[in-house]
Amino acid sequence: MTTVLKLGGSVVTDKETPETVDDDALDRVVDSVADADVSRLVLVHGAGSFGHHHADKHGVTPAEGSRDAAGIWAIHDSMRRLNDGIVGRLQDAGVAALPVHPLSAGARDADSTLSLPVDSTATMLSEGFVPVLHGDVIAQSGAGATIISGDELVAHFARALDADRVGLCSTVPGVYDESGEVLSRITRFRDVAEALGGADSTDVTGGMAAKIRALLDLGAPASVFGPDDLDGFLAGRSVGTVVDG
Ligand code: IP8
Repeated sequence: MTTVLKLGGSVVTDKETPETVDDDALDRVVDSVADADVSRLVLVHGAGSFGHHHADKHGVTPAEGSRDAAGIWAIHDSMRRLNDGIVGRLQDAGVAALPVHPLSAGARDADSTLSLPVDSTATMLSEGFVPVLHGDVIAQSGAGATIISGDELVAHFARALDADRVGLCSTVPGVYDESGEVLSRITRFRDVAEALGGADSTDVTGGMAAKIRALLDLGAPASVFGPDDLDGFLAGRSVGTVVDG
């Protein structure tokens, strides 16, 4: 059983203060992972108050690249430091966590198609490690380097590793319907299009609509849930909103 779990950047960092880890929130997440009995777990974390701030400053997005090595390094370095902090805390709690940095491993072609070998992550899993990936910058043919989000990494690794379960732990308890209730299950985008703001073709910033479309295409059930449900998700329970296309 392979599980891919994303920890949203706003779950583990203080979004109001640049480059600040939310220590209490991260401790709770780390305790949940350390206490859980999950055999093949891949963790992916977002940027929160780390990478986004540098990405804005240097004008780098998933669609807009840059050839400014110092700027690319600043974005990557902030994500690497957040990753170091998360891996370090996990190790302190007895989790066999190891870092995986997308910038060093993958690339996009000119059409934005991602090529990111998963061999190192797959071998880490077989050897009992917990790979910890992060949103990053990645070299892109014809564009310098662009942003790769944690959500894109989740989709890529879930497919390539044939994951059985996928979880997105964010600050909201699930996907809301129009009346503000958390939906228990989504199987078709058109059932929730209105609640999510209708057509999302311009949603390139990783909003909920884009997330749901990507999750419906995964081929594995994915749960969107808040931090209070992390223990339940890791225990194999159905929590938050289950997205299963
Ligand atoms: O927080 C963004 O990842 P996300 C990564 O998962 C960077 O969207 C470097 C801004």
